[in-house]
Amino acid sequence: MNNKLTIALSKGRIFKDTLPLLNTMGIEAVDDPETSRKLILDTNKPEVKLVILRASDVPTYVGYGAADVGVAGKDVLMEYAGDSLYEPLDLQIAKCKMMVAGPVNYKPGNGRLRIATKYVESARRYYAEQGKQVEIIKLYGSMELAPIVGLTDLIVDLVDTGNTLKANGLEPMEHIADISSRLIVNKASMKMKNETIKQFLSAMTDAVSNA
Ligand code: PRT
Ligand code: MG
Repeated sequence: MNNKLTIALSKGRIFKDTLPLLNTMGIEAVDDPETSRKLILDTNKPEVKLVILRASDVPTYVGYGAADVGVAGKDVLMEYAGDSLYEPLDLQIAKCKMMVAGPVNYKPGNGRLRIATKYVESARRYYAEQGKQVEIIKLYGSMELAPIVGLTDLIVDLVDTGNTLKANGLEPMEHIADISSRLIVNKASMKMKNETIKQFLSAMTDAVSNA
């Protein structure tokens, strides 16, 4: 039986919130990704390895089977086009909301709305469902700046406490989706390593419900 398992994670809040679940499952990281420069971390279990990626690269690694399973935000999964992933478990971690936000006291003008976002696909689907014609401008960060300097009318971004919006004179306006992180599984791994992954999934399901 092939019992090797590679788990893809991103640094920061996903790693921080996934680690306690893994610990409950008896998996402990040997290095800390925040201080180590290693991109592959050993665990106390010789058959289990962690690979540390950019959050938006996690579905790609798992989709191509370079990692068997991974943890990715729903926001990232909503932008990912492949169909080689299962998404069997909501881990209930790294929660926030995807929202439309704009300047406090924003009044819509007559022209076509301009929206800045990193979440182009999600924004496009959202406005298409509303039957609104908008112009979406892709940014890679600091979305909050776009309405302040007049690049766009509004933004689509993740909101947790709302402090980032507030600090920039913006406020949440419309709710697009509730976001949390999901366990994702490569479809081929699910077949080839069925026992190993079934056990992992069952242990993680227990860890989530006891968290
Ligand atoms: O930062 P980097 O470009 O490397 O990648 P990333 O931003 O995708 O990674 P990371 O670690 O910042 O986020 C990983 C995942 O955490 C995201 O994909 C979300 O699923 C989830 N998550 C949960 C969040 C937040 N909450 C969150 N608040 N991701 C980002 N934020 C940001 C948000 O974009 C905004 O800039 O925090 C700011 C808003 O927070 P508040 O509390 O001020 O409202
Ligand atoms: Mg970030």
